[in-house]
Amino acid sequence: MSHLLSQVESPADLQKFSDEQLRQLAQEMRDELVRVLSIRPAHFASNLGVVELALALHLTYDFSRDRLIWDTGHQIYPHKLITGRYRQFESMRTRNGLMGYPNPIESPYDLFMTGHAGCSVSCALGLKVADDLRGESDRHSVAVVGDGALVSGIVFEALNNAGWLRKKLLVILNDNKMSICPRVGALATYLDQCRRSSMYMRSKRMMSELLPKIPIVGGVTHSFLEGIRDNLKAVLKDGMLFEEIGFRYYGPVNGHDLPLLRRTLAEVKRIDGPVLLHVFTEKGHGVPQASEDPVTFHTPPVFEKVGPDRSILSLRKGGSKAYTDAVSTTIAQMMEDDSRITVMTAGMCQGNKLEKIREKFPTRFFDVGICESHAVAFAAGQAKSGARPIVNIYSTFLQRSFDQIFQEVALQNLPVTFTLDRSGLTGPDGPTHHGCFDIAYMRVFPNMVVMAPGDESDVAPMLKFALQLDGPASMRYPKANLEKVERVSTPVELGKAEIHSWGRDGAIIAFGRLFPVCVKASQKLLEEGLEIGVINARFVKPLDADTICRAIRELPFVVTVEEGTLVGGFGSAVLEAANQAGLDTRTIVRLGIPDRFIEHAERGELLAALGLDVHGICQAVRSAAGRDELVPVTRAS
Ligand SMILES: Cc1ncc(C[n+]2csc(CCOP(=O)(O)OP(=O)(O)O)c2C)c(N)n1
Repeated sequence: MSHLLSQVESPADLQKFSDEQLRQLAQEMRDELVRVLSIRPAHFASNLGVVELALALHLTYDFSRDRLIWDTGHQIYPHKLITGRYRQFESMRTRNGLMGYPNPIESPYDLFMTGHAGCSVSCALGLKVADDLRGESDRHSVAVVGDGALVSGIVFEALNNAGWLRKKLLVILNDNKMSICPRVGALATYLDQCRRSSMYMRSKRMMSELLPKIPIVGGVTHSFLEGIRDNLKAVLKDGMLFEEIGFRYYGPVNGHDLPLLRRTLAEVKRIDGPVLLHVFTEKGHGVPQASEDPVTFHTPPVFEKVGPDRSILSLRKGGSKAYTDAVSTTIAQMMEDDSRITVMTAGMCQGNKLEKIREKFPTRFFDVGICESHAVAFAAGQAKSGARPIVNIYSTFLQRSFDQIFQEVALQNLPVTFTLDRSGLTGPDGPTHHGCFDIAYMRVFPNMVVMAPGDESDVAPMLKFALQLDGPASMRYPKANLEKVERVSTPVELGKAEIHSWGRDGAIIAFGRLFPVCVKASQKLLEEGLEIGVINARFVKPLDADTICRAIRELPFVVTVEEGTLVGGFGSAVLEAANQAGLDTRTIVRLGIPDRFIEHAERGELLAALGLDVHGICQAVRSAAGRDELVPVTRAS
C-alpha cells in the first residue's frame, strides 16, 4: 500500500483518490498528527477531530480562489498537511518552522494570521462582500467555527450582519460539545437540542421537496405548508435560532463520514444566501485517550509512546510550579477568607488552573465562555454591587476587552482586579499569543493600578494588596516556572519599588519576572568589577518616581528591563517620570520587546534573541558603562 499523504503537494491532488484511498489518507493524517505532536506539544484533540472536514472542504471547493477561514486557527493542522506543508510538518512550532496557527507567509491557503477566537465569520463575510464588489462573485466564502468559539460576541455580530446582507456565505459549525473544557452557557443547551430526531430530518426533507411542487392557490396552500414546517421546527427547535436571523440551517451531519460530508457540502454550495451547516465531530477522534479526555488532550505534554492502535501509553508530567499555580492557590486562599471575592475566566479554566476553585466555590466562580469583553463588564456589575471580582484572563486575550476595561471599570473606578496570565513571551504559540502589550494598554487608564510581581515572594502579597484597593488593579505574570530571589522582602505598598541593592556604577530597574534574571546579571557584573544595583519596580502605575528619579540623578546610568513592548511600556513610564522631573534622559537605557511582532520559538530562545537573558542584560550594562562596544539587539535609547 503506497503512502498517500506524501503524494499530496496541493489540494488538487486529492481529486485523484477513490473513497477507499481517502479513508486511508485520513488515517495517515491522524498518524502524522500523533507522530509529530507526541514530540511537540501542540493543539492535539481539536486537530484529530477535523481531518474529514478538512478533506471534504478541499475536495468540494478550490481554496486557491475560494475563501476559507478556520476560527481561532488552532485546528489548522489537517489543512496544513494537505496544502503543501506535509514535508515541513515536523518543524511545527519550532523556531523558523511552521506556525501552529494559520500563517499567510507560509501558504496562500492561509488568509489571516489568527489565534484568537471569534473572527472567522466577520472575515469570511468581508472577503465575500469585497469579492462581489470586484465582480468576482463566483468565489465562495467559508468560515469554520467551533461551538466554543461560536459564543464569542463577535460571531453573533457577524451572523447578525450576514443574515441581513444575505450574501452567499457558508458558516460551518463544528460542534464537538467541547471548548477546551466542556462547553458552558445557555447556547450549549440549545445546541444539544439541535441533535434532531430522524423523524424531523425526514419531515424537513419531505417538506422542502414538496413545497416548490405544490401550486399556490391564492397563497393559501403554500403558506399552510410553510406553517407546518415552521411549527415542526418550533417544536423541535432545530436550528431555528439561525433560521430566524436569515440563515438556512442544514444538518446536523456526522463530521467523520467523509462521503456524507462531501455530498452535503456539494448541496449547500449551490444555495444562495447565508447557510449554517451544523457538523458533529468528536474531539480527539481516532485516538482513544484523546477522545475520552479531550481536556487533557487539548494541548497535551510530550507523550512517550504510542501503540499501534494509536493508544497513548504515557504522558510526561511537568514537575515545577508555575506562576499560574501560585496565583490560583492565592486566589483560593483569599476566597476562603472573603466571601465577596468572585472569579471570572473566559473559557480558560484549565489554562488558568482554576479547576479547584470551580469545584470549591461553584457559586462564586464564573466561566463565561470565550467572551472576554462580557467577563469584564460582568465583573464591573458585580463590583458595583459590593463583590470583589477577579478577572483572570491571559494578557493577549484581555485585549478583546479594552473598551470594557476603560468604560465599565476604570471610568467608574470600580474595584475589579485583573490577573493577567501569560504576560510577556509565551513561546511556541507565537505572535497571536505573546502577551506583549498589557503594560502599555493598562497604564493608559486613569484610576488603574498596574503591577507585576518580581518573583514568587511578591505574588501573594501583591494579590492581597490589589483586593484591598478601592479601585481597579492589574497584576501581570508570565508563563514561567516560579523563581525566588533570596532576600527579606519588603511589604507591598502602593507605588513603592523595592530596592534590592544599590551600586555606585549604575542600576537595573526590573518590572516583573525578569527581576531574578537582573539579580543574576548584577552578580556576574560584580565579578567584572561593576557595582550595579537592582530595583524591583513592582509598580508601573503609580510609578515610584522618587526612587527611580533618585537612581537616574545619582548614578551614571539606569537600565530598565521589562518583558513587554517598549512602546508605551515600563521604560516609557520611566522616561516620562525623568522628563517630568527635569532630568537628563540620555542615561536611561530601555530593554524590552521591540516594536515588531515576535515570531514563535521556545521562550528561552526568544528572550536570548531579544537580549532579555543574563547575557543580554550584562551586555547592555557593559555597553552603558562604556565597557563594551557591543550593543544588544533591543537597546532602544
Ligand atoms: C479570544 C480567545 N480566548 C481564548 C482562547 C483560547 N482557546 C483556544 S482554543 C479554545 C477552545 C475553542 O473551542 P472550539 O471553538 O469549540 O474548538 P475545539 O477546540 O473544540 O475544536 C480556547 C478557549 C482563544 N484562542 N482566543
